Amino acid sequence: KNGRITMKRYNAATTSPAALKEALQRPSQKSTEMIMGIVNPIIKSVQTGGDKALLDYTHKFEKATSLTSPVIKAPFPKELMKLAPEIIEAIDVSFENIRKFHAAQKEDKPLEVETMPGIVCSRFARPIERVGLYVPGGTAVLPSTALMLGVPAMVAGCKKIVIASPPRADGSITPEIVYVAHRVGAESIVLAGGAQAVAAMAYGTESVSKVDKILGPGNQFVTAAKMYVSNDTNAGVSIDMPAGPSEVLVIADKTSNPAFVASDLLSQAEHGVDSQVILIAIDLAEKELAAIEDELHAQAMALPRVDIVRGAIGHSVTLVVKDIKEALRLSNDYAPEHLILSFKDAASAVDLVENAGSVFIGEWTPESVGDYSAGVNHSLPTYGYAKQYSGVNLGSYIKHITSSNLTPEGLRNVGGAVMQLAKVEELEAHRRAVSIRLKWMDENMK
Ligand code: HSO
Ligand code: ZN
Repeated sequence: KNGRITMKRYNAATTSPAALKEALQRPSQKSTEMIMGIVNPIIKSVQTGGDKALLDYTHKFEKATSLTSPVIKAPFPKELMKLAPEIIEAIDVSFENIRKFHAAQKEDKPLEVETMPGIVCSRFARPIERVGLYVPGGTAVLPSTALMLGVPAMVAGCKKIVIASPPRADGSITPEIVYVAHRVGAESIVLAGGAQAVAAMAYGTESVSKVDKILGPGNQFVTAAKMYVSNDTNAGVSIDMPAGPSEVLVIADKTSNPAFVASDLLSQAEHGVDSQVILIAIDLAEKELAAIEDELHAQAMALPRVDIVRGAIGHSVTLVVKDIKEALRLSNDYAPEHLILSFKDAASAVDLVENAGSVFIGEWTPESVGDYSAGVNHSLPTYGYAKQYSGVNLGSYIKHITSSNLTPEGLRNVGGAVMQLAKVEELEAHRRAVSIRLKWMDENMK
């Protein structure tokens, strides 16, 4: 408990590929079956019991026994968002940067292609009408997550934004979250967490609005509930992505400042005992490695959340490699949620990045700027899902609709192909929808 806080060290040159793979395993999660066994009855009971069931769970899990209504509707009372001016300013600065970056992701006009003379195909975007944003509670309050989920929803033009977050034991909600909800134009705040909050937004209750998509990170129960409702055709709801514990991979070389490197590893390690942090050290000698390890221990010991850090560092590793190429090969394999390139000429290595949620380039870019205020989103794929998922972005709040528009000439040009394929599939009505028109043209148009 009081021992040195240090990460296990491996040298890639002297470690077998199998052992390296093993070293880069994510900490194992509780079995899905076990989690589903707990989550299933909660979902069912909120689905059938509505507000009453939801409140019962909040009384039980959040200990918020004085809570009598699970929802606060906008306009939110001023006294629920009383904040010091410097906090308001910090939120406003971050809000504006996140807004700018996500507004720039808007397509300014529909995509339009004339595939053949007289055939215009187009694709245009429409906001998802109702979104539910899950803002976790737990060991830290996370108003920044409300910003990361709420601002793009606002920019996309979602008509109804519902924010769910577990209340404190006294039944209240962090004023920062209420302020963010107000600024993004949320319709309501659901005072509930866990699977019960997800179920309430997926199916709706007497006072919780049903939504079309649920976004936001959460613990294993929240994630399991999101997976469950997105598979239930009766719910008609989708989700952003599966979520796992937070992680960072830092690549450093001889030019890196050991104190900076340690501080980045720790900022991710303090999220939770199941967080994982990886250091890939390019060609570092014993002395340079020791400098980082000394910093890590000393800085960790001075942190309020040192116990959480100790847990996270327990399954975190340092890998020593010979060059940038090898570092990025291992990183791409791991597919970190956050990738910090903290070495010389870091920008020139970005081309080598294949899998990562978000990249932080150069020694003046700590992950925490992205977590809060730079403008990029911090809701990112974890657990290796950066191989196939993007982080939350404007597109997460939008769906695309396509259209085709043909002139008589267009139908003449493509009709033959359509009728031929309809014949192959033996779908005669399909074929006739074309032939009937071509015939009409022959008889009526010159
Ligand atoms: N690093 C976290 C996001 C966060 N950090 C919220 C601070 N507050 C997961 O990406
Ligand atoms: Zn963070």
